[in-house]
Amino acid sequence: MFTHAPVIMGILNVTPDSFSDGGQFDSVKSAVDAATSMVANGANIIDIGGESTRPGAERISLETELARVIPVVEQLSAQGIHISIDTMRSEVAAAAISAGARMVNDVSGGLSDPQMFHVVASLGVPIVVMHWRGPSKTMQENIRYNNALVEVCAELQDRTKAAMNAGIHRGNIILDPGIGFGKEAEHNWELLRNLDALLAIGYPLLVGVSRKRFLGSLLADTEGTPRDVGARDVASAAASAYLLQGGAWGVRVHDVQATSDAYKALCAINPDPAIDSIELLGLREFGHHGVLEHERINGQYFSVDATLGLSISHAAHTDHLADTVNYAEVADSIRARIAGEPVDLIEKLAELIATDCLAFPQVVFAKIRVHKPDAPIEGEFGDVIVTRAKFIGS
Ligand code: PMM
Repeated sequence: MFTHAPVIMGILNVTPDSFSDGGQFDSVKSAVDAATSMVANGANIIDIGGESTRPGAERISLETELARVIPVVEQLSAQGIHISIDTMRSEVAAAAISAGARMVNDVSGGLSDPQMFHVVASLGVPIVVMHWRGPSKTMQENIRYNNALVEVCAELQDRTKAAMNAGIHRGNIILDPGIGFGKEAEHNWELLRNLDALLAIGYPLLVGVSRKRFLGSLLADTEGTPRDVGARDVASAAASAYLLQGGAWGVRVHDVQATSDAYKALCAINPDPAIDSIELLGLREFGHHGVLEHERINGQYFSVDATLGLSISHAAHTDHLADTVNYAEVADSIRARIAGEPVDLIEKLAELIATDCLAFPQVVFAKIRVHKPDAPIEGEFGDVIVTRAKFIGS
C-alpha cells in the first residue's frame, strides 16, 4: 500500500535522449548519486525510467530497457529508497519489482502491453495508470477532443475497470491525467484547472507537469521562442505545489527541492488546504497543565477539538477502517496527552497534540483547539481557546 501524505516523486530518467535532463544520468553511478540527492531534498519516491516518452521518441528494445534500469533499481532499493518503475513493458515491471522496486508507473495505462495489468495484479503492487492515447512517436499528431476533461475522465475510468478486471486491487490504483501526452497546451491547462473533477473519479491522483512543453510556451519570450527546458523549474515547482495543495496525492518532478520548498511556503500561508477531514469535537479530560501551583496540584478539565486532514476518498470506496485513520485511537492519544506530563501553556499542549495526530500514518494536517474553561481568570468568562494548525513536516 502507499501513503496518503503528499508525495514528491523525483524523476530519474536513465535514457541517453531524455528531453528534460539531456541524458546526464546515463551511468549507474551518476543515476544513483542523483537519486540519493533527490531523496535528501525531500523526494518520497524515485521514478526510474529507461525509455524516453518524449514526443516523437522511437521505442527501444526490451534488453536495452532492462540493462538501463535494473542495475539502478537494485542499488537504490538496497539503500531502502522507495522506487517506482516507469515502464510500458510488463517484463520490465516484473524484473524491477523483483530487483526491489515497490510500484509501477505505466504511461500507457496498460494499453501498450496487454499483459501489464495481469502481471501487476500478480505482483500485488500499486500502479500509476496514466491517460494515454497512443505511442510517443505519433502522440502529438491528430489530437482531437470535443471536451478534454470529460473524455480524459471517462477514459481513465475505463482503464480502472480494465485494471480491476485483470485482478488489480482497487486500493493499488493511482490515476494520472497524462499532462502533455496526446494533449495540446489548452487541454493540459483545462485538466489542471479542474483537479476536483479528476479527484472525483475516486482514486489518488499523480500529476506530472515538470519541465513540460506547455510550460515552455507559457514562459515564451517576446519573440514567441519557448523557454528552454532547463529554465522551467520555477514554474514547474509552483504548479506542482499548487496541485498538491489542491488534493493531488503526488507530483512527479525533476527539481525536488524547489517543489518541496514551494509546497512548504504554500502550506505556511494556507495551512488548511482543500483536503478531506475528520473532526473530533469536545474531547474532555482531566489534566494538570498550567503556570500556577494550584493548577499543577489540583488539576482541571481541558477540552480539545481536533480537525485531521487526510484523504478519505479511498476509504469512502473500500469501506475499510484500515484505509483511513481510526478516530477512536486518535481520541485515546489526545486524552492520554491531556492526562499526561503537565506543561505550563495550552499552546504547548496544542502543539504536542498536533504532533501526536500527525504521527498517524494518513494524517497530513492537524488543527487542534485546546479549551481551558476553568482557567485562572478573574471575573466571569466563557472559555479560553488556543488553536494550533500544523502540517506534516512543518
Ligand atoms: N511524464 C513523463 C514520463 N513519465 N509518468 C507519469 N505517471 N506521469 C507523467 O506525467 C509522466 C510520466 C515525461 O516526462 P519526462 O521525460 O520529463 O520524465
